[in-house]
Amino acid sequence: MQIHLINPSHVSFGVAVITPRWLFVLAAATPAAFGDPLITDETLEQFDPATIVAGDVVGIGIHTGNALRGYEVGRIARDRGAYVVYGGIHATLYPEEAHEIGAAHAVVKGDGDIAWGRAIEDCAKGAPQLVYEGGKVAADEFLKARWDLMPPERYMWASVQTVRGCPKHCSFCSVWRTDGQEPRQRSIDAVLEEIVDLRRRGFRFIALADDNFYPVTLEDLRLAERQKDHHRLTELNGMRAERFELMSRMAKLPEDMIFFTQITMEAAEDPEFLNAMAKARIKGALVGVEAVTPEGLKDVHKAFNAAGEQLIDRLSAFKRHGVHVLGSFIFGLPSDRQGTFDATVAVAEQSGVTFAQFVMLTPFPGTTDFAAWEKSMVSDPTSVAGRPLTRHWLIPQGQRPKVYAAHPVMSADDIRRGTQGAWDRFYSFRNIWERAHCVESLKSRLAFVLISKLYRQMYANTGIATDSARLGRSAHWARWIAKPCRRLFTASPMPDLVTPV
Ligand code: B12
Ligand code: SF4
Repeated sequence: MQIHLINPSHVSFGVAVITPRWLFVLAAATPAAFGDPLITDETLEQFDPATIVAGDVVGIGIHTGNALRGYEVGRIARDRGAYVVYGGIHATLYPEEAHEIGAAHAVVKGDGDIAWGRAIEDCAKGAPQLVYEGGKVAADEFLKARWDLMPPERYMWASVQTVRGCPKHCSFCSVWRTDGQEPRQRSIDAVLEEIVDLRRRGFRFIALADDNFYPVTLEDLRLAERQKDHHRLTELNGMRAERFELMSRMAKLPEDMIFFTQITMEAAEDPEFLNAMAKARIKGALVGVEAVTPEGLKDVHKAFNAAGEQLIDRLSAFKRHGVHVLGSFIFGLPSDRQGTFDATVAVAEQSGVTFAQFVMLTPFPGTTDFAAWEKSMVSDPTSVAGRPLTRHWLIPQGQRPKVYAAHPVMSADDIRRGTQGAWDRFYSFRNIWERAHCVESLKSRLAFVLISKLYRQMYANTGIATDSARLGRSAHWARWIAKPCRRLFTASPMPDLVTPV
C-alpha cells in the first residue's frame, strides 16, 4: 500500500519558485509503518495516474485556486481504486464539496500534522471517516518538514514556517478565520534545525511561510499598557522577545543565507525590529499595502495601514533598514476610480518597493468579503459553465471571470485593463533596470532583471492574468526563464553545518 501526496496545478513549469510546504510536512506526518510517501508537485509536472494502484492512499491538498484540478486528480485516483483524502484551506471550508465533486473518501479539516496519520490508519483498515477534525495544533506540535524527500534542483526557495495565525481581520483574507487570531509561534530550535537541514542540502534562499512575521506591534503593547492589562502585556512581551531571539540566532547562520517573509506595514514604526530583521538576513518582505487611499483602506478593514505621504515614508523605512519590499496592492475596491491605477503605480515607484503585485479583488471563501458578496448574490442567477458565480473556483480556468463584485463606477473590463496596465508599467524594462541598481555587480543586475520578468510572467499564470492570450504567452515565457533562474539560487551544500545556539 503506497501513500501518495499530490499538490494539484493545472499548469507545470518544470521548476518552481517556492516549495509547497504542506507536502513535506504531511510526509513527516505519515506513519513510518507505511513507508515514505510518493510526492508529486504538479507545479513541476503533471501526476502520472499509472503510479496509483488499488488500495493506495492519495492525499490531495487544495486551496481555492487549485481546487478544481484537485477534484479531477481525486476522481482519477478513486477510479483506480485508491482511497482519496483531501486537506488544505479549501477542503477545510468546503468538506462536502470534496465529497460531492472530488470523489473523496475523507476530508481532514484544519491542520494535518496529527489527523493525517489517523486517516491513513483508518484507510488501511478499510474504514475511513468522512471528516477528520484536525483543528489548530499547538505550536510545539508543528512537524518538521521531510526535506530529504524534496526532488533535487527543482525549487528556488524552500519554505519554513515560524508562526501561524494573525491577530488582524482584513476583509479579503481568510487566515485569521482558519488559522486563528492567536499567533502560534514555533519553537526556535525547531525552526533553526529545519533551516540548517536545508542549508546542508544547498538551499540558501528560504521563504518564511508565515501569515504575519510581526504578530505583536508596538501599538499592541501601548494598548495593553493603557488598559493596565498586566497579564496581556507579559504575554505580548514574551512573544516579542521570542521573535528577537529567533532573529538573533538566525543572524549566526552562514552569511550567504537569504530569507523572505510576509509582514504588516506596522513594522516600519519599529526600527529595533527592522534592524533585527536585517541582521537575521531577512532581506525581503511581502507587505500588504492593499490601497493607497484612506477610503480604500477602510474598504478592506485595514485602517492600521498608512496612506498618502505617510505610506511612502513607511514603505521607505523598510528599505532604509535593508529590507526589500514586495508591495501587494488590490484593485477593484469600491472606492477605486480610474485614477487609482496610476496613483498606485506612482506610490509603488516613489516608495522604492523592489517588487510589486497588483491583484484584482477576489472574494475568497472564508473571508468577510465573500460572505457579504454571497449574500448580495442570492437573487442573481448568473452562472458560467453551469456553475453559479458564487462557486467561481468550479468554473474551468479559461472561462473563469476575473472580476466578481459589481463596482460602483467601473466596468469589469476597466478594472482588468487598469490592472494589466499597472503590471506593464511597473515591470517595463526601463523601470526594472532602474530598480536593478539596488544590487551592485552587473551580474546581479542581470539576475534581478531575469527574476523580475519571471515573477511577472509566473504571476500571470496564477489567476492574475487578465486575458487568456497573455496567459498562454506568459506560461511559455515563464517555462523558458525558469530554468536559468533556478540556477541562480543554487549554493554548495554545507553537510557539516551545526545549528547555532
Ligand atoms: C506561503 C504562502 C504563499 C507563498 C508560497 C506558496 C507555496 N508554493 O507554498 C506565495 C507567496 C507564492 C503564495 C502565493 C499565493 N497565495 Co498564498 N499563502 C501562503 C501562506 C502564508 C502559507 C502557506 C504555507 O506554506 N503554510 C504552511 C503549511 C504547512 O500549512 P498549510 O498549507 O495550511 O497545510 C496544513 C493544513 O492546511 C493541512 N493540509 C494542507 N494540505 C493537506 C492535504 C491533506 C491530504 C491533508 C490531510 C492535510 C492538508 O495540513 C498542513 C499541515 O498542518 C498561506 C496562509 C496559510 N495560513 O495557509 C497563504 C494562502 C494559502 N495563500 C493564499 C492566496 C490567495 C495566494 C495567492 C492566490 C495570492 C494572490 N492573490 O496572488 C497566490 C497563489 C499562488 C498559487 N498559485 O498557489 C490564500 C488562499 C486562500 C484560499 N481560500 O485559497 C492563503 C490562505 C492566504 C490568505 N490571505 O488567505 N502564497
Ligand atoms: S491579510 Fe495579512 S494582516 Fe490581514 S488578516 Fe491576513 S495575514 Fe493578517
